[in-house]
Amino acid sequence: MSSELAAIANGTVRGACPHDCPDTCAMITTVENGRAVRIEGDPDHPVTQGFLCAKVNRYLERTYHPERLQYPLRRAGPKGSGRFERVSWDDALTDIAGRLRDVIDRHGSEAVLPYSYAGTMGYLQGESMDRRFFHTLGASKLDRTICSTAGGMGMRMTVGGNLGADAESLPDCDLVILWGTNTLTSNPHLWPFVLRARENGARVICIDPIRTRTAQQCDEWIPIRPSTDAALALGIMHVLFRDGLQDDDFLTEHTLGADALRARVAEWTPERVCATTGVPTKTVEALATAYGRARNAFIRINYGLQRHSGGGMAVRTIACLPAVTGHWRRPGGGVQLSTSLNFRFNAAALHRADVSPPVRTINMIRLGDALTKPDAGVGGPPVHALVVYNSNPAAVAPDLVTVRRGLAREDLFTVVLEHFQTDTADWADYVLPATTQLEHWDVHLAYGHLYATLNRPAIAPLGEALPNTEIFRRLARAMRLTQDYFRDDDVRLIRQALDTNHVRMQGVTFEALLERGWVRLNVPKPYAPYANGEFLTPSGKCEFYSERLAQMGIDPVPTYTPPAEGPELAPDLVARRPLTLVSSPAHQFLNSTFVNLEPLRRGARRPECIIHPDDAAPRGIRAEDEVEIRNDRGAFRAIARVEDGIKRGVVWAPSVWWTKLTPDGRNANDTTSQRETDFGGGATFYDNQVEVGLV
Ligand SMILES: Nc1nc2c(c(=O)[nH]1)N[C@H]1C(S)=C(S)[C@@H](COP(=O)(O)OP(=O)(O)OC[C@H]3O[C@@H](n4cnc5c(=O)[nH]c(N)nc54)[C@H](O)[C@@H]3O)O[C@H]1N2
Ligand SMILES: Nc1nc2c(c(=O)[nH]1)N[C@H]1C(S)=C(S)[C@@H](COP(=O)(O)OP(=O)(O)OC[C@H]3O[C@@H](n4cnc5c(=O)[nH]c(N)nc54)[C@H](O)[C@@H]3O)O[C@H]1N2
Ligand SMILES: [Mo]
Repeated sequence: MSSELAAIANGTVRGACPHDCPDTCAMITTVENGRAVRIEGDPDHPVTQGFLCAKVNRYLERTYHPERLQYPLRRAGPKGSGRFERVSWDDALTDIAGRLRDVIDRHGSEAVLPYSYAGTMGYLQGESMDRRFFHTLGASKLDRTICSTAGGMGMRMTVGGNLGADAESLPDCDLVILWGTNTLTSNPHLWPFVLRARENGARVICIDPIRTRTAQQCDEWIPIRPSTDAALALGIMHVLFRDGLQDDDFLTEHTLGADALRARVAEWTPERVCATTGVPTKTVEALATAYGRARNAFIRINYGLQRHSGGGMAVRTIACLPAVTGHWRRPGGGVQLSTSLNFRFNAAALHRADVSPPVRTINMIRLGDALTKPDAGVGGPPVHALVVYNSNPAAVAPDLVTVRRGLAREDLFTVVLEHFQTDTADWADYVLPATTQLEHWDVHLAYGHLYATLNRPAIAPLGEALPNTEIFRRLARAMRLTQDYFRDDDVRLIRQALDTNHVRMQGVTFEALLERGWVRLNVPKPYAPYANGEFLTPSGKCEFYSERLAQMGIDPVPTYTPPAEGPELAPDLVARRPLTLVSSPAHQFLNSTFVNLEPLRRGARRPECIIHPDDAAPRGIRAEDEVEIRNDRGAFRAIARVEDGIKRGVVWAPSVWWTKLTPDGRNANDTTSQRETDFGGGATFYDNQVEVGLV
């Protein structure tokens, strides 16, 4: 690597926040004598606007944390005991390579399973050398469904993909609907745009079973029964068509199946919507009228509302709304779930999926089954080797009771690449120290805006930590994999990621990124992706009727899919477990990242369970009581907060706690299920019936 691209001793370095969040902030790190001393948001970046969130403001503390892993470790006690001894990289890599080879020789290459998610969103450290390594081995593939695939498919089936309304034009909107998203916690850099819209006269409405800190700041909070958003969207469309608030020109020119949609929504009278969603009839009417009369309405859906069995259909149904009213016509108008499809990095070059033999794919949310069923739950050999990086499944995966039973298997060889000794690392045979964002190269897309961001290393790696890319390069060498593509260094990987002719990527070059740190995609400003139709579906229209869904055996027209654990489909279960547990993010944590940072954990205080007074009273629960939240899968404990800012019948456990940092060694995922969504194979964390009782 040429010296101009190496880390510097003094000065400022531009980087990208690596975390799984729509905002992908541009960061500036100040380095003095080789040590990072300050981190701040880039004031010139149109979305970062000079501020970082409560968590990433503490990124230096996280990087230099006394418990940061700095050396390879080998298990030195019983499995799961958390006892380890330091070993050299050479010893670790040689032994791991031998053990993986042994598993492959005895059980076949599919007995090796990689497990990763978005601990870093970076292309290099997230999906480059690792993919090449596992594809070359012929390991099982992992379907990375834990977060967004239900909603992603919902958008794909309807508008063709995640381009999304542009948040930078949000100030031009006169109605903002925050639908199943806790913006101030999970997408905070959208908030200044919401405020500007409001200054311009927009009304801001939040639809959520919980009066979150976001709902508290909105003009209106519409509490809704979890899992029923599709019914509300159908009811809105009922009123739109009934009252002639639709945009007939847009419907004729740019949509497919308007008649079928019209017939479907005719069934969804506000009365029926009220019975299903718990939203009063007059609120349904008022919301629909406001939406239909708005000049330009922005709907932010995030991923919260698709963590239900009908999550794919819920997103699909909401995504129909702006095509009925024609709100897509104006910048800012429409729906944003994600903007990620605007980014067209060359993933094929990074992944080299072409070198993989045909192998089975394992859905990551079924990790519990994959580790405990003889055929991994999907056919083929049992999983005998698990390599985890960028993820903490022993805290974040559903059905932790089963996951832990799998991780405890003596005949499972587990390697974990990590920054910290997480719940998952405690189950490892080897723990390998990975670099943080301050110590490695990367390049990032965003899923809430339109700027590509480069991350330059600001400091040298701590101790013997290595980037994931380098760990997989060395593992490949230790396994005597000699392909040329294992020799690409990180800067070359970035160039490969950017090597594309896609029109939206024009101007997004390594040189431009080096100079400014971030570059806007080649899209118009202002940007209205579907103003002239041009939907990315097979028909080029917004597909109210989806032939592809019909072929999958799914209702081709938007509909309401009840929760698997709700009264419609499981009345006996609901009688025994009458409360719905939502375990959405705590403000201070990023999934399970940052839970081990003292000041942030102090902010989150302790595992809590927010419950409505009307649900607490009959159970004898008072504020500050210790309660147990349980169902047939498992249980965990929390301290009760009795508040009326939550819909009756719903309880909230801000998440995701490290189980080893809770008093009872468990968390909300001890109760969640491995059940998949209607389509997309997504997780159903919030489709979860429980009972809550005093301990
Ligand atoms: N601080 C912080 N920021 C984060 C994260 C984090 O853990 N912490 N996680 C990041 C990641 S990985 C993601 S995917 C995004 C997630 O960001 P969001 O999509 O905002 O996700 P959640 O917080 O899961 O859910 C948001 C809201 O949906 C509500 N909700 C739950 N079920 C329903 C429902 O059926 N209908 C409706 N209308 N609302 C419902 C919840 O009560 C919650 O307030 O945030 C990212 N940003
Ligand atoms: N009950 C419940 N469960 C949930 C959710 C929920 O809302 N409720 N949210 C779900 C969602 S939306 C998601 S996206 C998943 C997220 O699940 P994960 O992607 O597993 O996210 P994290 O818990 O943040 O764990 C990421 C880990 O990666 C590590 N890491 C970060 N950068 C690097 C790196 O460069 N190299 C290596 N080797 N490691 C690195 C971090 O230290 C951290 O321990 O959780 C899901 N689980
Ligand atoms: Mo996520």
